[in-house]
Order: sequence, then C-alpha cells, then structure tokens
Amino acid sequence: MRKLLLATRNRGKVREIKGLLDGLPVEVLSLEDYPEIPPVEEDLPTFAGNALKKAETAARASGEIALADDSGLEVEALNGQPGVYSARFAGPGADDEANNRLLLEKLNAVPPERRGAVFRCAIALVLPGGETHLVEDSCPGRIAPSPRGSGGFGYDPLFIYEPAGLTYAEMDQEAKSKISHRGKALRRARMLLEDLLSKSGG
Ligand code: ITT
Repeated sequence: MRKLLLATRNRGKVREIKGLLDGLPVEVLSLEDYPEIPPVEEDLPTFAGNALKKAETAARASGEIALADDSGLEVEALNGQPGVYSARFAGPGADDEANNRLLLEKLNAVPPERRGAVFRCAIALVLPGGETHLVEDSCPGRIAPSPRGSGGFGYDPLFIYEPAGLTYAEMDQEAKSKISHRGKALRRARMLLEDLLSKSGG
C-alpha cells in the first residue's frame, strides 16, 4: 500500500486528518514515525507558504506523498492576530493553555459584537517527484468570554461556531469536521488525493 506522510507533529491535527482520510487506500503516517526529519522553520507570512514548505520538506526527506496543514486563528479586534503565529502566540514553545489565556487577556475589554474571528486552513499535498497541490478554506466564528468544552485542541474551547451556538470544543470530532476550516479543506484535498492515487495505479 502507498504511504501518506502527514507533515505535522500536532496530535490534534493528526487525529482529525486521519478521521477525514479514513477508507483511502493509503497507510497514513505522521512525523512521529520519522523522528529523523527535523522541524521546519515556519517563517513565511502566509498559511499557504508554510503548508507548502512543510509538505515539500517532508516529501523530499521521506520519498513519500506528503500532506501538510498550516492553520490558525485571525481575530478581527486584533487586526488578524495571531494568524500564522497562532501556535506560538504566547511565545516560542507556548502550550494551548498559555495561548488561550493570552487571547482572553487581549480581548478582555472587547464586547461580544467585536469578537469576530476566522479560522483558516491551508492543506498542501506534495508528491515525491515534486508535483504540488494546495487547498485553502476557512470558518467564521466568535471568541467566547471564557473556555467552554473539553474536546478538540488548541483554541477550540474559545471558538464559537455561531450556527450551532457551540464552541468547537463542545462539538464531537465528526460535528466539528463537518463545518470546520480543516474539514472543508481536507475533503477537497481527499478528492485530489483519490484522483492522484488512481492515476498512479494506487
Ligand atoms: P505542525 O506545524 O507540526 O502541523 P503546529 O501546531 O505548529 O503543528 P501550525 O503551525 O499550523 O501547527 O499552528 C496552528 C495553530 O493554530 C495550532 O497550534 C492551534 O493552536 C491553532 N489551530 C489550528 N487549527 C485549530 C483547530 O482546528 N482548533 C483549534 N486550534 C487550532
């Protein structure tokens, strides 16, 4: 069976992406299976640029098809911050709790009607020969006044998906993936991947 390397070390992402790729004729691996591949410096100004950089590096180093996700939260009242810095909002190596705390601090005096935000996701797919594909999608929402729910990862307890009136962390993985930035982008990436696998004879 062909291998597909998820170019990420984020376990929350791995869980969601594996769920969305279920049933494809590929063995899905992640960078945890390739400890020799060094971390990529995510120094580009766009989600697309960083996703491509991560997938290209992983495809080159492993010789397998690589899929990378670069994602993050843009908060209107913060002029789009933390954006591409979402993972290290509270500093290098910051954990989810520290990032969430800082986000709430920065929005302390901001009323509900000005707490709009957008989650964005770029998925890059790179074949061992260098062929590259990119898909992007997003999901609008609002930042809650305090954390709610215990599912998911990252900023999930603070991101309210308004049509459901629930934070991402109050939704189960399937419900989140139906409407999330990652779910929407990955369903399109899955179709591309199905096409590429059938062309290359599985
Ligand atoms: P990799 O680069 O190894 O994939 P990372 O955590 O550094 O892992 P990013 O650079 O793409 O990933 O940073 C995205 C950050 O945005 C991530 O750490 C989360 O804090 C946040 N994020 C992205 N998608 C999210 C989601 O669905 N729910 C909650 N937070 C999310």
